[in-house]
Amino acid sequence: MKVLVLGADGYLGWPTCMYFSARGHDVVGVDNYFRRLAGIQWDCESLTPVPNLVQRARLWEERTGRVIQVAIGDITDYQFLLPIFQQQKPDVVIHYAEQPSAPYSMLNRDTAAFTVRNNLLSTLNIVYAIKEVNPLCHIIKLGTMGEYGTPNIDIEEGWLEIEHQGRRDTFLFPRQASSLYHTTKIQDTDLLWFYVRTWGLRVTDLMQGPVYGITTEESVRDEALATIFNYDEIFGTVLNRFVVQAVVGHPLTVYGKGQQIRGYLNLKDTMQCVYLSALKPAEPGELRIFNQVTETFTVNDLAAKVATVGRSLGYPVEIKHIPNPRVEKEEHYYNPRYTGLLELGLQPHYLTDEVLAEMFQLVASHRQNINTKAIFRGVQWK
Ligand code: USQ
Repeated sequence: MKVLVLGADGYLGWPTCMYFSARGHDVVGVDNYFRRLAGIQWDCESLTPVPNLVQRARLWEERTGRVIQVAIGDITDYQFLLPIFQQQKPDVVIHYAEQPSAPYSMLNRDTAAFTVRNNLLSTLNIVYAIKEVNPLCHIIKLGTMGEYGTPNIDIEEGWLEIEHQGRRDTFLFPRQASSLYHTTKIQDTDLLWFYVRTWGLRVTDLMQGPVYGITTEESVRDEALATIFNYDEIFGTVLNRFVVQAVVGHPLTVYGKGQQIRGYLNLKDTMQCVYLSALKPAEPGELRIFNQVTETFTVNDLAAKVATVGRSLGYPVEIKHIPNPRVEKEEHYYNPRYTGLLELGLQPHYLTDEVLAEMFQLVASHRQNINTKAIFRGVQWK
């Protein structure tokens, strides 16, 4: 396959480039360095040292003999994006090129406007480029479980059949997000669904939960190929944050009651899910939706697991409940269905003590890079 990875420098993007390249596919990675630059601007850079995308591609070629092509630029600029489609003629586009942080989207008006503009225009431009160059190209878009919110009914995989006054129809599952970032993900699902119906595009929307982990098969023995790893309040996801907090002796920052439940998955499983989706694409005119999680936990569960493993390794881990800076339900029903990707062949890596111990070890090896000021700033939703 000719694979275009948009957002190729990010937490998921770079491991995805390597994963497809290692399996013999032609990869082109595109990124505008938003994440790196925001890390500098907000003083919350990666724990792991990360060469830039061009240097990473060079390292990958030296190690494996495989080429990952790179283009640096902003895909909200159609004049930048269209020639890439025309020259590369991808079979599949993996769209990670969105502003991915809920707290970033809630910082101020400018970051809110950036999130809306970036996330919607990037998606729109991809749709137009595909229509112009190859309408059969498969779009794999990273959605998020947060689009559904925390409804008091079971969460289906994308769709819900509704009976109303004796008649039946199937609709996108109701969505009600709890951050502006998550709301833009609802909006771009809607954009894609419109163009699937109107132009017959083929789209897979992966409703992913918070991801944790550092290594994938391709980087496990080679630190220079490691992905960006954020542990700060803006870009770090909760479990990654807790491990760093435990290593540096910061109390684990459990927001509010800590009974918030989410579906989580290992970074290694994101690779599998995206790959399996690419191998078996959606049909033309289909918006296929998978819930991309492997197990569910409360925040308290995660804190307890990190504390147990951390203490067994000699870290005196403390758990602290702090007033929740977000507006979200702290006690709620949560029962998502997630069988579609398992049926495609996903072999989950569950959150075991061994997985956590390996994360501790890697984080500890970069301990000198931990910026404790970035751990908690208290970005308020209200
Ligand atoms: N939380 C804490 N303490 C912390 C950080 C987070 O208690 O120090 C809580 C949050 O309040 C939330 C849960 O942990 O209830 C998950 O928070 P998160 O920061 O790990 O995840 P979130 O902001 O929802 O966003 C992340 C990714 C985003 C992705 C989303 C999937 O940044 O790109 O879309 O996970 S989901 O959460 O399913 O929507």
